[in-house]
Amino acid sequence: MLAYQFDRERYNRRMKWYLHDRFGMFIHFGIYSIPARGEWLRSTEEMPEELYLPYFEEFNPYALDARAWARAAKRAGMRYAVLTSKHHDGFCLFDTKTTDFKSTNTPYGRDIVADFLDAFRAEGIRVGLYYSVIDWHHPDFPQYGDRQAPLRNDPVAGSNEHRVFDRYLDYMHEQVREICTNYGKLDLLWFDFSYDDMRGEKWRATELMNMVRELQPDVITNNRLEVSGEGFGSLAQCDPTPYHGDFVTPERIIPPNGLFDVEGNPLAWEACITMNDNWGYFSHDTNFKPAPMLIHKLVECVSKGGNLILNVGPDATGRIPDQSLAILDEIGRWMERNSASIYGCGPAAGGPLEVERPEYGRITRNGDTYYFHLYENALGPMPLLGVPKERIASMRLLRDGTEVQLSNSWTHSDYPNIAFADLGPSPVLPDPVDTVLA
Ligand code: FHN
Repeated sequence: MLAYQFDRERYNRRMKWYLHDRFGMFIHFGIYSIPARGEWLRSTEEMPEELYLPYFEEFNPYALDARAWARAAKRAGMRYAVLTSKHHDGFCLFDTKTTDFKSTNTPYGRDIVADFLDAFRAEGIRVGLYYSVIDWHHPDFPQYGDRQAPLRNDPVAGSNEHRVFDRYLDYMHEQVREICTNYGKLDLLWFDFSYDDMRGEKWRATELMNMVRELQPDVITNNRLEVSGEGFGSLAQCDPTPYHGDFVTPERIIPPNGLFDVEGNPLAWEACITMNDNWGYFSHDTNFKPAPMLIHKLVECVSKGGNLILNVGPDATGRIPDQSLAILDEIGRWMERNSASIYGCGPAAGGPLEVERPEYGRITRNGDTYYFHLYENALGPMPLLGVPKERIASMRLLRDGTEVQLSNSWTHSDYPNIAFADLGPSPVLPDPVDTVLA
């Protein structure tokens, strides 16, 4: 295994923006948006490549407006965005020299990664690229299905199987080199995904990460090369030297109590969540989650020290579906009033107040300021707060600064602040009270 040096100081520096910004947009887009049955359709329908290639020949998302994508993310209060540069089908949204199976070789003809990066940077949103280490298009990688391990029965080194798979790894590493070299400074690299015994050095992970860290010294990466700790979606413990991955990526789950390394130190983590039940565009999937539920998920992630990256799957024209845009706008209206309880915030633990996790909602904290998010009607905040009354100096509605009269006996202004972030109107959620402590 190649040597590598984990630099804690450098790690803390590069993670600063990520741990502050908390909320990102995931974008799954590719030729699979034409059949519109999700990004796994080659596997789920066992579709041979000759039936898939016509989508490549047809691909022309004529209405794709990356700036409109970026503005939708900005309106929602998302501070970073990650686009699939290549998903498991092997189709590249960037102008790679390694293959003709790329967007610049379709009727659309454009380098979508370049357009995405330009548009989101122009809107002041940090940018990341998702890259699939699985590739059903490359001849040296099994056609589809993640259970077809390329190195079945762990052949001996130097065997033909190893040589063939090494050829694929050379290709994969070269593509990562291209995206780390040709598109300016990247803020985030999102690898996807390891499985069975295909993890760590089976991808030549240290060699890959040494190259990434040399070309993009400040980029942060997820843990899905799976060198440190098993399982990206599992709640397994991870080792405390995250050289091969800076944050853990529970998929579609929020860890009950956040995530910690084997020494008990809190880990950076990000829950990745779809708005409906699919990552890639799926025209019949109308099961979109209501915005308040997704706001709850965002608040819950931050209250447990994590981030939320929320997915959109643009359709074959390149448009983000109307249902997704409506959800993003409703989240944005909440964020406009309450983002102080998200950006720069984390768990209540570790602050000046000992306060239990309430069953009525979630608490986030930024330094000495606590934000109580009441999911249920506040029948009189005091009993809800679980905080000694003499520790509260004043209460305000976070959404509009309205004073909430509680008691005129509070005079201590040097106590920590508490603020409730109201979850806004919704058919399900009554307007809770929020408060500020000065
Ligand atoms: O197989 C992929 C899937 O298509 C999607 O990209 C998700 C996003 O986290 N990752 C893998 C499944 O875990």
